[in-house]
Amino acid sequence: MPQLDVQRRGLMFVLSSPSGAGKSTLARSLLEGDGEITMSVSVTTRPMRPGEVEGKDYYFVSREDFGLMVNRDELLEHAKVFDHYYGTPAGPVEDALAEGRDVLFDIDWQGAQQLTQAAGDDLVKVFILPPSRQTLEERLFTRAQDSAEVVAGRMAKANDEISHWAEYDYVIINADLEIAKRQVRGILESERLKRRRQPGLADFVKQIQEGL
Ligand SMILES: Nc1nc2c(ncn2[C@@H]2O[C@H](COP(=O)(O)OP(=O)(O)OP(=O)(O)O)[C@@H](O)[C@H]2O)c(=O)[nH]1
Ligand SMILES: [Mg+2]
Repeated sequence: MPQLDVQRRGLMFVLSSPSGAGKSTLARSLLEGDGEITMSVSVTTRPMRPGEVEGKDYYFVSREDFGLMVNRDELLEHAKVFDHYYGTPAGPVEDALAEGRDVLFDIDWQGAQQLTQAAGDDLVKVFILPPSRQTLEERLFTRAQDSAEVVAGRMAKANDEISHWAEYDYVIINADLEIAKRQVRGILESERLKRRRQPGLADFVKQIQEGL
């Protein structure tokens, strides 16, 4: 029997959306029950929220430490979002890809643009849109983790984020969460099957042809 688990290249799967469009929920659902994709844990200078876990949600760092990481070239991309800095540590991403695992990124359009420069071919970019402006507002207010002022700021930023939708490979309108979950999973599974992501295929086919 030919070896069925054909070796493949890991891919970088980016999810972006305006705040409140359901990106985090979709990211979580993608990670559940899939051993081949891991989340990229960002560093951020924003304060930890109740319920957040260091090293799981983010690595929470000072402005000074963030600056040091930038200077040492330890971040694959970094950006200022709202009033805080966010960045993607390069090491874990490189390790995962080298092992043929996929990496999921919950980053904004600025990060997606920078990764496009750094890692064009390995990148799959998905943008999540809310079904309406009203839904977006409702989701932001019911979340209520932040002050009204912060929420208003995020709403203003939503237009800015949405204006970058056309820079993405795929766009999902998240009107029904179950459908959106299926759609994100479908994108990941299809992208994994891309021929160029399966460098082991030539050997596999050879084995078939030689009747091994
Ligand atoms: N460029 C970049 N953006 C990031 C990174 N980490 C998180 N972000 C983005 O920063 C924004 C704010 O994230 P958070 O502070 O966690 O707030 P949130 O409530 O999760 O906000 P939303 O996910 O937008 O609803 C989101 O759009 C994230 O996608 C990163 O490493 N790089
Ligand atoms: Mg989020």
